[in-house]
Amino acid sequence: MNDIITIGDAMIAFNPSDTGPMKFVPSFTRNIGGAELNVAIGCSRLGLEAGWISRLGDDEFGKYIRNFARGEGIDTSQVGFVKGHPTSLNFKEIMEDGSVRTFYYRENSPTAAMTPDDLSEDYFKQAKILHITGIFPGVAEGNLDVTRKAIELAKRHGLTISFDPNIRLKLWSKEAISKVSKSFLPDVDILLAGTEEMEIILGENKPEKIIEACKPYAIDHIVLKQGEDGAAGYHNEQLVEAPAVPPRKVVDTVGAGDGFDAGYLYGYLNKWSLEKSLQFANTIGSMVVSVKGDNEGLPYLEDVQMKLGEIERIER
Ligand code: KDG
Repeated sequence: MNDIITIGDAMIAFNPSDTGPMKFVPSFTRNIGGAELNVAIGCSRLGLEAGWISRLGDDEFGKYIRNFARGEGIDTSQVGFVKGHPTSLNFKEIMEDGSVRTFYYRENSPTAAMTPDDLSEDYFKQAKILHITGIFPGVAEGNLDVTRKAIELAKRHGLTISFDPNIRLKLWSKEAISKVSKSFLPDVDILLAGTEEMEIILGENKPEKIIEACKPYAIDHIVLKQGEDGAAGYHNEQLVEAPAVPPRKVVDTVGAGDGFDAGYLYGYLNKWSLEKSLQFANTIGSMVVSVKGDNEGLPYLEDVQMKLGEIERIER
């Protein structure tokens, strides 16, 4: 039984050897990115059983990503290789302050070869959470139907549906992401979003206002990421704020939101309080930004426990 399953496009992420404008960076290191895969990795490192549904190119990079995911202990039984769609690529530009721009080469993503019929109903029967994002449906036109089918199967079999809009304006317009996100909301059990993203989706960027604007969609569990301002969580009509955890150093902000999601969902599955889940998730977010790479900074459970002072850190 998987604790969490997710569906998404992964990419070879080329991380620059130096900070500064990408066009002047002479070399890159081959890593891996993809928000949904990052969440699966984050969950697996915390000790959850995680499954990832995807398609990769029938090429060397595709094999590398599949093997990497397997090495992270992720169930890749629903990952296939397709011809005619090279594995997606992503080059990153990182500035001195840790801010990032990404340059995608994923117009012909292997996930575009998926159809709703490719989803195995049995796979959904054996899982607790379906985690979806706004990236997968933005990557290829047909992926929206695949996402809707995933939602339908999750509902049919009683999975909790978590949704992170993960707005990527390089993939589609604000209007399109807003429309699609709103169409998902009535089926979403846990919304994990940035306040800036909610401004694009519902026109509100303050926790109280966002919660109010979510009322017509009957979402009872809302988690809002506010970067340096921490996070806010709403559940059972209770609103809780949790301060940010200052990072050691900001090196690369990519993947912090995915780490946060993994941490929050870990707390949810363990039936933790809102406060405890938010603090745990914020801690993971702050750990991720201190490491270069989309998922290299995702901590193992004991790393978070050490950071929180719950277990002793022995260096030598
Ligand atoms: O959330 C991190 C992801 O954004 C990154 O790994 C790459 O999936 C990616 C994207 O679309 O930007």
